[in-house]
Amino acid sequence: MLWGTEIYNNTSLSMKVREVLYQCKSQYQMIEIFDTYDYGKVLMLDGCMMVSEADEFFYHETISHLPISLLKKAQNVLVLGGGDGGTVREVARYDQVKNIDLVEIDGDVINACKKYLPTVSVGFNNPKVNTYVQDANVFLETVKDKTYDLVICDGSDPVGFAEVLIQRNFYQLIQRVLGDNGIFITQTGSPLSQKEELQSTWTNLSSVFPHCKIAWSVVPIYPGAFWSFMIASNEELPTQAMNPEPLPEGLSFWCREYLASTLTTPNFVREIIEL
Ligand code: SPD
Repeated sequence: MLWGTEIYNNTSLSMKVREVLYQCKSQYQMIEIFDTYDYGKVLMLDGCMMVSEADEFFYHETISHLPISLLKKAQNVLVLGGGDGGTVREVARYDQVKNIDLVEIDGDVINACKKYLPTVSVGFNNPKVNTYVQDANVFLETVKDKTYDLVICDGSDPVGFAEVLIQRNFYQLIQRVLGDNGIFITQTGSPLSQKEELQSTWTNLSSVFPHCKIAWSVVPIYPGAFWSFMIASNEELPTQAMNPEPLPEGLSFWCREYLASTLTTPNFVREIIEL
């Protein structure tokens, strides 16, 4: 009997595996895709759960529809990471979105997800999506000032090669490419099991951007299940929906009513980031 297990500090989450579909050590990380009994196909990177077919909608709908709801218009979007394709799948649903650049460092993740996770990676088939297999920092250096309405960082936990994703220098590069009233959103981990990462991310982000907020969602397969996101802008962030385009049909989680809840910071999170 085989189990796919993520061990995070002193806690683990295991899924019973029906079949190992893919295992490969890429230039950057160990990539595994399992067919599990309860969560469908699951992508793990370096032993961390990234995406399951059963629950990916919580994460991908939040990281996409939350910032788009807050923008008057999202025409030009940059996704950093997101090599499974789930985030671009959601962003591409809007008519107002005309161009999406996705920059993923590990081409092997993209190829594996295209083959084994088609309901997630379907986003890559959209003609609005341009895919660059490149280091996000290197890509950002080549971009003109104020190019994007929205920048989404859909990265891994900030360890190893992904450690740069919570550094000030990275946020400064993003700040430069955000247009007027543009919004940046990044996944920022579990307030239950990744308190230190949350603190340092908030410190770095709020030292670069004058306006920052924290949002939350649930992701059952991630450590702690209660998951945080941070949004940032050079201008004041709205507190209610600004986008006139109706939400795409057929969403599983995100709805207009959820916006106010996700932007409400629970007291235990306030205490961590000293808000
Ligand atoms: N602890 C896992 C954090 C992973 C965040 N990114 C997931 C990628 C989904 N597109």
